[in-house]
Amino acid sequence: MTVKNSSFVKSCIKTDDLPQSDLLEVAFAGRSNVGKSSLINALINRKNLARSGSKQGMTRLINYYDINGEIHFVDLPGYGYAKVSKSEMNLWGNVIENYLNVREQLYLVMLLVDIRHEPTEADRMLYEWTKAAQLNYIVVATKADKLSRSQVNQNCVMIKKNLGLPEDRKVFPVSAETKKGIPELWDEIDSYIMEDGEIND
Ligand SMILES: Nc1nc2c(ncn2[C@@H]2O[C@H](COP(=O)(O)OP(=O)(O)O)[C@@H](O)[C@H]2O)c(=O)[nH]1
Ligand SMILES: [Mg+2]
Repeated sequence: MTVKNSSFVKSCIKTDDLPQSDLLEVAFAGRSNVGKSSLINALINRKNLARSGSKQGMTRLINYYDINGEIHFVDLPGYGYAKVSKSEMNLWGNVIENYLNVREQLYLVMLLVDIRHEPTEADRMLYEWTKAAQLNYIVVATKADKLSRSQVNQNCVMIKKNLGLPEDRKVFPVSAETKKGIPELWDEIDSYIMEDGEIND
């Protein structure tokens, strides 16, 4: 998909606030600081439309972005912040799991993990929820610029094993910093969603 224009739509606190729209959604999920907002900016070629590097307040929200008036990108709340209490963690889990299960417009989930680290328990939980909801998904390993090329390949294999991905699944290494892997990731997104925002069956 060629991004001609992109804009912020709204921030939602809970799933009751989600926009009433028929546009298909691509959701970006993963730990706080994994690079969700940076990846959205890299994909749409904007510097800071999705606010990156912002602290907790902002990251609790479900942020909607309009792409060409054709699809929505959804920046989901992060998890695993060191300071988050158990009850907040449960609240996060409820919001995300609920969103994944009830949102009919949701067509594709981008599961982001940091390429430098083993997936966490929360990462695995998110993957399990995505599968249980029978959603399309792409596993993305972020911050690939932090590792050498051979380490990138090794860690993609490690992430695939750790999450228990099917043999034919690929982990997509990307860097929002250097833009490496972004065209390949767009190709993969496009294999799920066509130019006009229709579903690619
Ligand atoms: N080196 C590098 N840093 C990144 C990359 N993506 C994000 N970051 C940094 O990681 C931090 C968190 O990124 P952000 O997009 O806000 O993460 P979010 O909380 O998941 O939305 C910021 O300081 C970003 O600049 C990347 O590809 N490479
Ligand atoms: Mg963010």
